[in-house]
Amino acid sequence: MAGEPQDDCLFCKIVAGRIPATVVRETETTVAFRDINPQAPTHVLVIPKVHHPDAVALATAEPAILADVVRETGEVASDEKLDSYRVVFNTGSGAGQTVFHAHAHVLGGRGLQWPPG
Ligand code: IU
Repeated sequence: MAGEPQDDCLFCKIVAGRIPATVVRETETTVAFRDINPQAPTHVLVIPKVHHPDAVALATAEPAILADVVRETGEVASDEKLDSYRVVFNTGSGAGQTVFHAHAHVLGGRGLQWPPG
């Protein structure tokens, strides 16, 4: 069923505490943890606790939780004292999505190029 934990999902396992992550924030509906392969001095992932394959699926099924995720990106940026930062939802393998559980990347702490690669 939509939103239910998936046995083969790495981020569902992080939510369940079954694989380790460096958690920096947690709310009733979200978890934020440091990316294991950081692409910037600050690289934190904010994920919903519910399972949806990407941000659009989450927006469609549970829009209030997508809003929680986005709000938490701002809290991470504030905690990390970032004046400028980028929030990225890679969507689809061609755009670099490798984990099919919705997540926002929060990147900052260095200059960021535009357009992105
Ligand atoms: P992507 O947008 O699906 O490519 O992002 C997935 C990210 O999850 C990627 O940056 C990985 O480095 C990161 N990650 C992680 O932080 N911890 C994990 O256990 C796994 C992936 I698997």
